[in-house]
Amino acid sequence: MTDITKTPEWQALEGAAAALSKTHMRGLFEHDPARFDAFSIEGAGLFLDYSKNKIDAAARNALLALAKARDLEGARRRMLAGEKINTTEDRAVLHVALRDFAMRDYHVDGENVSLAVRRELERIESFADRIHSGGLKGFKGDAIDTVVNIGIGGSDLGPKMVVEALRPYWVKGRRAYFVSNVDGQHLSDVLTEVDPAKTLFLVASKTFTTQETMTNAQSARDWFLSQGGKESDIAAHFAALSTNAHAVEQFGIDPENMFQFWGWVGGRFSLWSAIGLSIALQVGFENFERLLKGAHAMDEHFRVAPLAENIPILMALVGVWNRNFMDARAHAILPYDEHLSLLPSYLQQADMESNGKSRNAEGEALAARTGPIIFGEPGTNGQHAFYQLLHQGTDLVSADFIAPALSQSPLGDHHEKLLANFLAQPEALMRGKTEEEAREELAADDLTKDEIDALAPHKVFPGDRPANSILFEKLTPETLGALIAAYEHKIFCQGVIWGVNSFDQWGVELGKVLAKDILPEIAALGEEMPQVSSHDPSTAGLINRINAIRGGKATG
Ligand code: G6Q
Repeated sequence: MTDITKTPEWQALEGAAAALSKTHMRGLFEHDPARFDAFSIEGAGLFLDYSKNKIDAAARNALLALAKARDLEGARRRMLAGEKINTTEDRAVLHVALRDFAMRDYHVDGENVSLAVRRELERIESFADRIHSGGLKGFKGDAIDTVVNIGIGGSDLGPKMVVEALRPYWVKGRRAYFVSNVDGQHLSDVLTEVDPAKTLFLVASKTFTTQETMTNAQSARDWFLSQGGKESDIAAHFAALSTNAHAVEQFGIDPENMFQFWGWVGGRFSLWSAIGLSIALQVGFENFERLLKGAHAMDEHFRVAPLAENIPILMALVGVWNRNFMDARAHAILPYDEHLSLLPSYLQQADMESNGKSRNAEGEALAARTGPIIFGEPGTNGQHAFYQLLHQGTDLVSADFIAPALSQSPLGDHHEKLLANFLAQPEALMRGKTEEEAREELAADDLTKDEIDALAPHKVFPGDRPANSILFEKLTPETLGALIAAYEHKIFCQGVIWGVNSFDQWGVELGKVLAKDILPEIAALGEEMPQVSSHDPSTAGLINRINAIRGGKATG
């Protein structure tokens, strides 16, 4: 594969960046009053303003040329056609099939998978109906009103984020908890809050072998049996969301209570599948379907909108611009909506696990930087925490500011204040404040010349810092679905540009394997353990110290 940095398209982009190096973004706005219109697009209920990036028409054209040269359209076609684009795992990538309300058929290995998708959705609907109508009774005859989703990574972050985002849609009287960490405190804390007779545990695991999830599921099962539940009651209190029917059965979950998904659904793209059962139970099946429909609307936009008007594609290209040509080190996700508080951590996985790679799909080292560090917090909280670095730090950080124009729960003038901050921050990042402006302000405050000299440098903001603004009417299931799908496709497009396989995650393996080796070397409380000398001296030293603290007496 050719080194992307040596291609004429890449070099044209380097030229476009060099041409802009002496220009401040303020100047771009001053010279082009129509800049906002020229650098904003909309689709599927989302409005994207990317005018506050240091980009001009020439740079945009060069980015679009890069997309063409990388055959982004061909890659999109191949993904949507169900080709096995996840080559290292020999898998198709078809989360779009889970939400295709245009009723297209998708085929994997000659099989029409859409039929299975529809059948499973119907099963989810009727299960949700049974729960909501009180038809499924717990072991004491009570209606089930609480769900505990036990899963981790892709089997946790998506449904947890969506359930929180759709708080205004919660079915009255229902509670949903999410347990992911193998730290027993996580499960214990939740178990103190739930009534075993009214609780349904969803064991969410694509493989049904994940250490954390299986440990939590086993402990939840033991707890349930210790609280008066019998083996025969497990059927009413445990369901599985998985691709591994055999392991589900071995665990003792009734196949009737297993909701299936498939190898072609990547973990971090699985909230649209049976992994979303906790969403359907907490907000109702109808709202789960609205979420899928919103994602489908974005899929259709992504499928047909021309490159220059395509939200995920523009998000991807502007991201590549900032990362590779403006030297942005990190990308901040800044939702101005409290209910989107978990969006940053959800996107952290979606993006960093997908594009945090330094080899291309063929295994060759990549010359260009790939995925940035993703982090974030809801506005306005982040403003009182890490925005200092965004405004005046030595590293460039790009950002997505995300907000609904209307609040789901209007309260006094809260939303106007929230929106004012949503608008002011990217304006400040773009404009900055010159030394002259800082001095004028200080002079207006009647400071002496010495005081002004001392303070002025600290009051200077370089500005010229990039941000997208993503605006929508209200945080509904539809807009949420469209927003998540936009990011999914953005991540895919960036992977295509950089040449990485966005759908594998080999980088999570090594630590898992080492943890398996170490587990038998950790002393149970009070147990005597031989001194460990395998591993590097640091790891061995820490193991021996932990064992000593845990009451173990080192033997040998
Ligand atoms: C996501 C990853 C990973 C996965 C978890 C849980 O894309 O593959 O986060 O979702 O490791 O895996 P299981 O669902 O198999 O338990």
